[in-house]
Amino acid sequence: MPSKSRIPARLRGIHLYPIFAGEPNWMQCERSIIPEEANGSIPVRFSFIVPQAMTQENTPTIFAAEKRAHWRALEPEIWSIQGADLDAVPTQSILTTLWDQPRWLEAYHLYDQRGSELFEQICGLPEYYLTRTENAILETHARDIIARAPVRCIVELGAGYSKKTVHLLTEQLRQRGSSIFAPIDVSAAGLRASRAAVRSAFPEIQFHGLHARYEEGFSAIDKNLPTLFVFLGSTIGNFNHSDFPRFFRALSAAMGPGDFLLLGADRVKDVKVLEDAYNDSRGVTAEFILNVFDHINRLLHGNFARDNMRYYSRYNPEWQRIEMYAVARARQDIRFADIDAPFQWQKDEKILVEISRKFDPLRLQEQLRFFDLGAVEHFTDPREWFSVLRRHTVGQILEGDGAAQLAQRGGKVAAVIVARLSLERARQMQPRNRRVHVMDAVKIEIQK
Ligand code: AVJ
Repeated sequence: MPSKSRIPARLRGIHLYPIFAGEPNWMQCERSIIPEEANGSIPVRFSFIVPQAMTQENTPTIFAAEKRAHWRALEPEIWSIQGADLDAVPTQSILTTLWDQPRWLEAYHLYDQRGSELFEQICGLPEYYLTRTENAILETHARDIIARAPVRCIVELGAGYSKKTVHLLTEQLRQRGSSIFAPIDVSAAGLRASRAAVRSAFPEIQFHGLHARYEEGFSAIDKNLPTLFVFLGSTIGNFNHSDFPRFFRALSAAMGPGDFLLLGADRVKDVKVLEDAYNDSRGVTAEFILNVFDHINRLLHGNFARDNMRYYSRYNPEWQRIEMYAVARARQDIRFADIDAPFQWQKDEKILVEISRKFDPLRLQEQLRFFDLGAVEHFTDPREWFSVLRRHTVGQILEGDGAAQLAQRGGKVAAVIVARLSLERARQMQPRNRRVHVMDAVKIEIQK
């Protein structure tokens, strides 16, 4: 094993990329290695190249120690999980859900290049109040949100570099002088755009784009790095009843004692307002939803005929969600060139392309308690159309040092949460944690 001392000091702790003859571009290398892995002597003709961006900032500190080795730089400041094949996932997802009864699709397929552009257009539509309303809430409260979440890192789920992110980053810099910003997205293009925007508007910010699915991304973040997880735009509205608990269970487990979650959720409201937002007069939403079939045709070499389908959407009051469908105008015999999976899409048969759930904030707040997420604060707009909830993990705050620290530092934060943790609630928690939670709850109440 080459001893550590043989590695020049300035390279220590940096991922090194093996460059073999005929591999002039470090980005094309299969994997990053650390010198200890080179096992024995360093091969002849083995040389190291250290991309500039990395000599400047060393190995990023955002990853948990046990996860760090799994991530490699896809390109400067953009990381992906070694060996992860993000492209293989969509095909599998599309085929399984298209063969379900009723047929449906996962919402993330909507965001190919054209889909992303169409969604941008939707955000500017007069009927689509969500983006505008959420922006206004964040603009008004960014200072307060950031002040009460003393973090060093902001992790955004979904790359979106939009006005709302700008409000948060501006405040974070104003109040803390520096920060890490780590968007997580399955779209490398989205991450590149975000990187470019951050580079020019906020050069002080350390940028780490994580090219991954949400759960893979946030689970890799170091629990000791105080982090504000940001999940806005009411994207949780896309989650069905099995995605939802899986997502929050994983997020809650990934959160450390100093972490916060900022969640944007659209609220139940007048049905006409809701239905108009998803059936705009210019037909942009229809185009956005049906565009998914062009995307699928390209991915799977399929033959969905766009001129033989129509868009249909409605608010389902029992499920409190907008349902967005593609309906066959006439029977279509669907085939995929490379996959033996033909099926008949019957006339008038609906494919559920997207759902957008609407929330009662109190109900949501109550539900999230059972993922150990306690409300810190709730912001809404004057019409009460949209809610931004700021949460903290109850379970982890109340463990050991974290509890004491928080009780001292953020009296207000701890007070709200502890008030919500009844003995009864604590007893419902996992046996492993039961004693800790109960004792610490009492302890903090005394300090308070
Ligand atoms: C991005 C999921 C929040 O549900 O309002 C907008 C997507 N679909 N118009 C939403 C969408 C049709 C949007 N989310």
